[in-house]
Amino acid sequence: MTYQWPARIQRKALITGITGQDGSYLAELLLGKGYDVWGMVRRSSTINTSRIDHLYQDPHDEDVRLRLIFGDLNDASSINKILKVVRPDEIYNLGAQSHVKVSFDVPEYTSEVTALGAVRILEAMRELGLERTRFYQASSSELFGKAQEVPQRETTPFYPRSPYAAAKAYAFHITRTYRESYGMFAVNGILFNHEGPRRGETFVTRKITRAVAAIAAGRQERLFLGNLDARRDWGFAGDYVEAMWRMLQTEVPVDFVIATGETHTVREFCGLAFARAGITLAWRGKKTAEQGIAVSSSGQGTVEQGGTIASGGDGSLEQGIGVSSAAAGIAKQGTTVHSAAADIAEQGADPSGRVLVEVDPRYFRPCEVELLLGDPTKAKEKLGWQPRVGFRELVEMMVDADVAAAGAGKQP
Ligand code: NAP
Ligand code: G4F
Repeated sequence: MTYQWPARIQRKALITGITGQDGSYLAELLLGKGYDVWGMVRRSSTINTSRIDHLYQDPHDEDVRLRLIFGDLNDASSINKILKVVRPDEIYNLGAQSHVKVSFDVPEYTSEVTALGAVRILEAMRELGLERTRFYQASSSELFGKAQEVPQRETTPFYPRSPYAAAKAYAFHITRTYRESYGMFAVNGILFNHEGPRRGETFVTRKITRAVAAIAAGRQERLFLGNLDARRDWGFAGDYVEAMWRMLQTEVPVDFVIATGETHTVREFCGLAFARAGITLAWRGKKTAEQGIAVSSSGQGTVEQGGTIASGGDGSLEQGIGVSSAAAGIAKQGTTVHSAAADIAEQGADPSGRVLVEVDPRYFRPCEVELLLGDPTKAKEKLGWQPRVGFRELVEMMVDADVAAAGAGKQP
């Protein structure tokens, strides 16, 4: 199913949301493949290009392959102008107000950017006659919301549970509508949660790994979290941008689920992250009174709780046994973890006996998505895609990066 591009002039890609987590990894990938990359950035009062600074080229240099151009998904005229100038071969629409909890605070704004942004681009493509341009829409596993099936696959009905998810549902359907109405190459990648050291600081994974680094360095007392029971199918963003690119290289435009096929609780992520820093957490109490307590700080961490749900390609569900969970594996085998983070914990204040994690209901959502677990079988078969980084490696990569930043005196 993979399309062989004819050898021809330089391919051009336009990325909206290039300053975000995924935009930065995708820009790296495309530059590495020889593309000319254009990134749409919105004006801000402080410079917000830190994730792509390492890719930046002075526009006065020769052979510039990354160019940034001002625009906004809320402004159709800016999108029109950009498409007229760039006439890209591929458009990756990654720009969004992407925070689910925040979408309850700014629902109308979220809809403008996250829902209508997509149709502004599609309509501009149509008006400009960009018939050969291929369009990728960053759809989300949040569409499955109150999951009607486990695991979730391309055919699972949607049940959005937030203004963000409702906006993404519009963008999903308008992308499909333009494909079917006008024969455009426009596809949705329904991506499950993907993380990494560049993840925004207020998403739960990064919030945890930054706090672990700060606590291990003796600079923070405690971490406050919301729903510890929520389960997510977490993968590595670097792997997921590869899937986006592959989706635009197929002969026929089709939508895909991109996931790892494993799900873990927030509590489990937290335990493994502290373990990486040499701090063993035990959990006591229930609901809002639940606490994570340091039972040892030796530089060699073990995790007390684990458990995973893994989706088989056949849709089977193995529940709560913990056989394939990294965290559970550590818990069972008492495997030791040693890392730079552990060394810092050894040198810093010994947190043993201290309450390190507490629940704060302010982080609860008016409507929660309790369980996300994707079935990536179709992507494996048709795109030849599969994730390379597993859950435990992901947690360790993120903790190590934040610890290194803390050690270098940077705000992680
Ligand atoms: P992110 O880090 O929050 O990045 C969002 C990007 O959108 C940023 O570059 C942001 O610019 C830009 N943006 C926001 N409002 C804009 C506007 N009005 N006009 C133009 N650009 C705007 O998100 P991400 O994690 O990289 O995710 C990329 C996309 O995938 C998003 O659409 C997200 O909803 C979707 N998605 C993400 C995941 C995930 O787990 N990461 C899973 C499924 C789907 P600033 O830097 O100026 O804020
Ligand atoms: O990290 P989160 O904020 O990500 P969420 O809501 O799953 O959304 C992310 O993934 C989606 C794909 O499924 C993307 F479409 C979306 O753009 C975004 O990238 O929260 C994950 C879970 C939730 O159940 C939340 O209730 O963690 C729970 N959680 C518990 N304590 C917390 C916290 N989430 C945050 N942000 N902060 C907490 O303190």
